[in-house]
Amino acid sequence: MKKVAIIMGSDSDLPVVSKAADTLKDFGVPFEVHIFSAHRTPVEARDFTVNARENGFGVIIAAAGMAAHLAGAIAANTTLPVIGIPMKSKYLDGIDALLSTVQMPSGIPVATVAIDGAVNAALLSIEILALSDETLAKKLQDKRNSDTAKVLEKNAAVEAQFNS
Ligand code: RP5
Repeated sequence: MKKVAIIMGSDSDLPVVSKAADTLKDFGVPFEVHIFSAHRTPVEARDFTVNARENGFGVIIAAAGMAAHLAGAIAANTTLPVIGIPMKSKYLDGIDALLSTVQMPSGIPVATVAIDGAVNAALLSIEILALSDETLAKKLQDKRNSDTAKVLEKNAAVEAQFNS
């Protein structure tokens, strides 16, 4: 199976980004985690990215906050699918990172998830890998079914409480 790369701009992103790693682990998807910054370590970010396909990666998740150029800079250097996670930060609540990540120019796509949306970034990367992996596709459907069952259970409890 292809690996997922999880790249973050700073170790301060780790508490949120680790949820993506946990999700990939739950699905048995191989992954690596790195700290590369578009601004502080641009050479290392580029080197990793240009070699990612031949190093066995199928998807790259890039998480960054503030003037969040990491996902876009990575997407500029690969045709692997890139998923951007805009990180919340203390001044603008992540709106700065959201706009920096989502507003890519035509030709260089970044699939941007919600602010701090690490779990969805991981799930989306798994959905991409599952296009050519039936076992993974079944695991995704099983999780979706079990999530649905949990919500229906909560609905039944609320209906029993208020609608009798
Ligand atoms: C971004 O700047 C990082 O992704 C992080 O979200 C933000 C702040 O980084 P630190 O100053 O905490 O290292 O590049």
